[in-house]
Amino acid sequence: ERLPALLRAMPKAELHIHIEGSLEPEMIFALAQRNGVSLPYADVQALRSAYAFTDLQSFLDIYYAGASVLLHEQDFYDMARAYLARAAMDNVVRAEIFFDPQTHTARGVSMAAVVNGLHRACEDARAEWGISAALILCFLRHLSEEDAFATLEQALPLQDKFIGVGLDSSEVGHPPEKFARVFARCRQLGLHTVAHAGEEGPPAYIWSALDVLKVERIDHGVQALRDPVLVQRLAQGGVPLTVCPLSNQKLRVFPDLPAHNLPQLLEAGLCATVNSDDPAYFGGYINDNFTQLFAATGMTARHAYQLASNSLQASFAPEADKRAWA
Ligand code: ES4
Ligand code: ZN
Repeated sequence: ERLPALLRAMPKAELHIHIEGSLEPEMIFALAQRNGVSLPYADVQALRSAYAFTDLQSFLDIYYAGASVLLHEQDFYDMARAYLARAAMDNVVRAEIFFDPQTHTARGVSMAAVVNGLHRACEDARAEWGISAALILCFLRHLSEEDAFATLEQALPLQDKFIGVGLDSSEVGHPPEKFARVFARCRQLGLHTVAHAGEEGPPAYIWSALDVLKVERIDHGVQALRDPVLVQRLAQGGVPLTVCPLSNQKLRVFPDLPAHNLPQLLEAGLCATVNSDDPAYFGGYINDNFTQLFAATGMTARHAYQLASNSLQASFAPEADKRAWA
């Protein structure tokens, strides 16, 4: 099979990966033991069998429980190192990695432990495997604006260790407008901005991520096709969408992979990309997302080339790096 080989071999950027979503059940149990944390699951098998999601919230409940084993800087380092090793094997040349500090600081973990551990793993990965990696701090949208501002304050002494901010967690009922002032401040600080929008939420949330938060990329954005004027706006603005096919399948955003709308997003002229979201929970890393999506939809080598090119173009890497990868 030539197409799966091409999908695996082509250099690509991963722009939508939550590092806490890369924690495999085996590492969750190893860290629980190392840190003396007790889990409400007897073993790896029992935890894995709880991965039967029906929507975003049913996933998030288990994802936050899994992250509770992360306590020390070394834990964050080990987690990110394992992801980056796996990404390098998938021919990812650039990874822009989301992390959720509030999940950790709320449990008494210091911001420095989180950021320094993740950042050191990024530096070592570049030295050892040549992969370029950078961090994006995500605010949890189910928490308050005040909490987001406090989180930004805690992170500012470490600002040289992350390149931007994002917005994630429970979407419906928490529109982008809630974080207008936080994102305005982040833009003033020179940070890149992205936001999850139009995963389960309506096209209106994509509009406000663009017009109120003024983000540079939309994470997911698959609901955009419900609004033709929005599609026109995204196309004309060249706004990238970081799409996550296996995530959308597992969380029932689409009934199955053949029903995924990524072919239509490309057909509409949008800068769509393929990403893994939470690979330890959704059944695959980035190349699994590519190979399963292509098998399900009948996309071709032309689409593969377009998606890889889109991912490199949409990344926040230095332009010189982007030219070298293209
Ligand atoms: C997430 Cl799939 C998804 N959606 C929103 N927030 C998230 N955090 C981690 N995975
Ligand atoms: Zn996500």
